[in-house]
Amino acid sequence: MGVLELDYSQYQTVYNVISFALASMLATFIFLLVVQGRVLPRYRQALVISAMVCLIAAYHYYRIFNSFEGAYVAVGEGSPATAMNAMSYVLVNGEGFNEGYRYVDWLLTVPLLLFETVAVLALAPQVRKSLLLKLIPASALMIILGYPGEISSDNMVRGIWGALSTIPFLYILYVLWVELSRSMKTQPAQVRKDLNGLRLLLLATWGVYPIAYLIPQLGIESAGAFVGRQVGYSIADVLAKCLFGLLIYKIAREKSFADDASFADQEIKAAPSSNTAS
Ligand SMILES: *C/C=C(C)/C=C/C=C(C)/C=C/C1=C(C)CCCC1(C)C
Repeated sequence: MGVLELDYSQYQTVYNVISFALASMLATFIFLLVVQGRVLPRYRQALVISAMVCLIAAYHYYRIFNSFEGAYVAVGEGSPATAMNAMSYVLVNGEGFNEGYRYVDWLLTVPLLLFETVAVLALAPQVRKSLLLKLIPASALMIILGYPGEISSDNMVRGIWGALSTIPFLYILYVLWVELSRSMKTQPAQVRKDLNGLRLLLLATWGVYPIAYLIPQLGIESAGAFVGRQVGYSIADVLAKCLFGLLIYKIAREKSFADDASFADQEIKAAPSSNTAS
């Protein structure tokens, strides 16, 4: 898989965006592990899951990066052509660029992202269970149905699988909107505001995936569509996993403070800015 030829700037764009995503995933993974102690134990599971999502994605970005580097070779004046004198990059014979890593990644990380969203709410066990039983199978179905379309070069086939995948996608959004609204009513005001932000972030970033998927359908020539899809998926991944994870942390910390005044007291005293005041 992959287009036959990329011009110099197209190649560099994909190379850099994949590298950026890899760095973001690793940094967020470390951050989320380090801050475990800054929330109450009941919220730590959400942070652990969020850190796992970033680690799984970092691993896959590493594989995607290697696959991309191995799939293309520089051509230009002089031989061998290098990044310095390359005019363009062509797909070499061999394994090609493996698009499958993204889907394997999503198959693991998308259910985990939904799990961490539900975990940070610290709901009653039955409510939690019923939410997860709806969200997790739907998310797996969404990714599985999208894959045959992703690897097809026939726009008709792409469209059909894409439409099928959109059904569980809409169902997930529906559950998150209706059921999350219900549990939001019982949350402290600041938490309610952040949960709303979390939902909007989820809608805005998850919405990028079907749009990036559709790029080849819009009649954009194939190298441009390939680059657009790689950039779209990578940026959306950084927002949907890293920024989302940081927001989960913020909510977990606010909920910890709201749940336990002595924990809040201790944490505020431990903050460097208040040392001089005491
Ligand atoms: C970290 C990765 C995330 C949050 C991936 C999310 C992926 C989607 C919401 C994908 C959705 C798709 C459709 C709704 C239709 C076309 C096929 C997909 C799989 C791109």
